[in-house]
Amino acid sequence: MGENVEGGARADVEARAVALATAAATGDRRALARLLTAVENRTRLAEVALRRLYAAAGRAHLVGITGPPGAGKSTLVAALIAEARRAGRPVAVIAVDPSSPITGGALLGDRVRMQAYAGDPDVFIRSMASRGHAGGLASTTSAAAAVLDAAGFDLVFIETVGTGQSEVEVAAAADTTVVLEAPEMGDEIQAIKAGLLEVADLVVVNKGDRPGAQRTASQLRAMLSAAAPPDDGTRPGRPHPKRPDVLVTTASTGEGVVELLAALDRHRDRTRGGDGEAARLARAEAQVWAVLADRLRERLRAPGTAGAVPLGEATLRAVAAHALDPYAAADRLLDALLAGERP
Ligand SMILES: Nc1nc2c(ncn2[C@@H]2O[C@H](COP(=O)(O)OP(=O)(O)OP(=O)(O)O)[C@@H](O)[C@H]2O)c(=O)[nH]1
Ligand SMILES: [Mg+2]
Repeated sequence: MGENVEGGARADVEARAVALATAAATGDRRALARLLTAVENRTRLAEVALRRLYAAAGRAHLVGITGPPGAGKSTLVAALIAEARRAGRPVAVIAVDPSSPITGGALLGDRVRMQAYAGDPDVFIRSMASRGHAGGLASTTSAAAAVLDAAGFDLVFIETVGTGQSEVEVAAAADTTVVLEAPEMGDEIQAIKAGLLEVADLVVVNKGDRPGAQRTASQLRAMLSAAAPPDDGTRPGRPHPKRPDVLVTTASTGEGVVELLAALDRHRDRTRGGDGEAARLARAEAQVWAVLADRLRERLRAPGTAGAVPLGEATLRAVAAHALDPYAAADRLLDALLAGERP
């Protein structure tokens, strides 16, 4: 009987997921909002819906926008939306943890700017919190992007503040990654240390109206070129693997945004074919690994679930008594699993 109840609940989730996926694929905003909440909460409903939608995704251009707090990412995304809409392109935005501790209250500012699109069915903006998702943030964001992609949005912007490794990975999960800098912040060197520039397909110096913007752009071009001087005196300067162009924008006036959109399109066109194959495979690998790690944890941990593999009380006792170290315990478990045994 317990099994029947569980089976019924399962069938119900399947049915709701199918209905939600079908509605989301037509761009139904309420369905999209609900599905994205499910994606954020990593529910089973989301998984079933995503599996149905996956084949319909893969057409949108996913653009990651990252950079230090306050560089103007949201302002630039708003300007890019305006430009894309002028060209008649449907556009979606995923703003990951949009309110950074430094500029604070940015979410409100974003909302005010985005109000212009409240009645436009071809603009969809979604915020996602990054707290509590350590490690899984990139895969959650990829899943959310896949939903919007399947819903027919031509351009999907993913805004993340580039302060930590996981945030940088979110941006790097896109087809094209834009790293934003602002001239007066003196953040160039810090950004390189954080690995921020390494993920860039395109570098943008925003706040072009501020003094020093062109100089910052020249410095960045020099740093990114093959002729770059040794960066810290110990390592010879190496060319950037992606050789990103450096553009200057003034997001607040829209200056340089048409050129940026054109550069994004060029990058997409260049990487749609064979040139982008290696990057696509690397992203697919990261996605499968993320799911695999989740699945392993679930199966090994879920007590009493069919298919669950308990860590083994004897093993746990041995580790607790320091008779066995946790590394050996984990290796032993993994060896047993790979050999098809139940430890
Ligand atoms: N002068 C000037 N100010 C700008 C420009 N772009 C953005 N700003 C201002 O810079 C501040 C930060 O802009 P946001 O777009 O919120 O920056 P952000 O990078 O999204 O910030 P977080 O999401 O908090 O990391 C705001 O006061 C903007 O009005 C620009 O091109 N020129
Ligand atoms: Mg922002």
